[in-house]
Amino acid sequence: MRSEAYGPSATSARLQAAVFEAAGRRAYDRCDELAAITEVRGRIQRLHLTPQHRMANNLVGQWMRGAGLATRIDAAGNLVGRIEGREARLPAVVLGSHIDTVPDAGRYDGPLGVMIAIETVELLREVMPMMPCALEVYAFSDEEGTRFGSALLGSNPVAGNWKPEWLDQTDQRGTTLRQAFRDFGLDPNRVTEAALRPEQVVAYLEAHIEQGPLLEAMGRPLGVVTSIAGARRFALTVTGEARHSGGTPYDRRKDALVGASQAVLAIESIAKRRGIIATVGAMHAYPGAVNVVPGRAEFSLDLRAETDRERDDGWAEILDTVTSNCRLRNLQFSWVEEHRARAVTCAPDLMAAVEAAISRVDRLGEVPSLYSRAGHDAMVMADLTDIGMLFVRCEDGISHAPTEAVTMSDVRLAVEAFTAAVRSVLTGERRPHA
Ligand code: HGY
Ligand code: MN
Ligand code: MN
Repeated sequence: MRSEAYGPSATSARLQAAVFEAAGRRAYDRCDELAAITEVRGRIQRLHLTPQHRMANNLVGQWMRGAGLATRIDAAGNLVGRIEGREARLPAVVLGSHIDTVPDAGRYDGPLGVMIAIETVELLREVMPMMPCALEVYAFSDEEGTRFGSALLGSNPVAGNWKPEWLDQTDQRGTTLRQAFRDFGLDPNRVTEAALRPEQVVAYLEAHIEQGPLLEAMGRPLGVVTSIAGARRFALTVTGEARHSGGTPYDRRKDALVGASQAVLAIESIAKRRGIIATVGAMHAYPGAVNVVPGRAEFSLDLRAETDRERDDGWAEILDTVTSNCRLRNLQFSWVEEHRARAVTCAPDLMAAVEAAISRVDRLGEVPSLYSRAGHDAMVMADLTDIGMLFVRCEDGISHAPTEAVTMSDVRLAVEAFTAAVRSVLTGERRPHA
């Protein structure tokens, strides 16, 4: 039913709509099926190089093969599907997103982009049996950085970014990334073999939920991404002195948790004033007993902005303010940067391809364009090739939470638009960076 359904000689718009309806439904339902693979019953949690990661690779690998993709696991643990063009070993248009999650995640952040990419390949291979280049789909293994701290451990090696010191990071159980590779059956000393060369890649395109409320506020199902915010992540520590909670007068306290709490409020007010985005997602007080003045407080900072300059200037002010506030309380402030990804812009021709596709598909007039406040694998793939992204509306802008939701009709539109965008890149003038 698929073969004559899509393309210039479409027999009827109705038949074409049915094809996209079926593809959208399948992408949507597969996100549910994948959500069942989790390491915590009743919540969604799939982390890098775990048994759940392997199970997810197996399931998504089946779906990729069903779409005609030849699959492999690369040296970084990513699941990769490839379909050749009209001759072997041509450069590829690379599609994808990630299948790892944050703790207690939603089911669409990452997986939806992988499922849409698989549907796109299935649709295009039917109508373009002699494609001018290859198509690859990556199900990246670690975009979130939940297990080891630094993020993008799947796409960074593919883009040629690998730091051997990352192997020394440990998870909450004290397992190093080095050991986790071995447990997964991969050689930690060969991760760099996952790298693609620029001449192997025509472009990278990713579909992803917006993870914010802007498309919903505009009443639009789809949008084109202009750039991706640069992010830095820190582990912050305020150190004071643990003392008896009853016998210690206030003027003799060095209360680390009060100092850290003051820091959290200062971070928020600086970020709001500067129009940047700062979040303290986790905080722990030590020793953590009800009757002990905390001697140490450790907390995280996720800092991002549309440009690296705005982000870094914001960090400079936060550092200065928190350091001086701590000094006034006889507290020490220290910090470690755990992750950094630069702000990247999408390529104009890829934005144009996504925009034209959306315009044709949703017929709602001027296509919304927005910068991504969330990070994506595309931000490191930008070190390798040009990138383009398509955003899908998500309910109330919720993400990184189990209530993350999209509508089937938006997913159907996203499949049709993403397929049209990829097709125009495939048949366009674009060639790999030499
Ligand atoms: O943190 C982010 O923005 C992405 O979801 N990992
Ligand atoms: Mn995420
Ligand atoms: Mn994501």
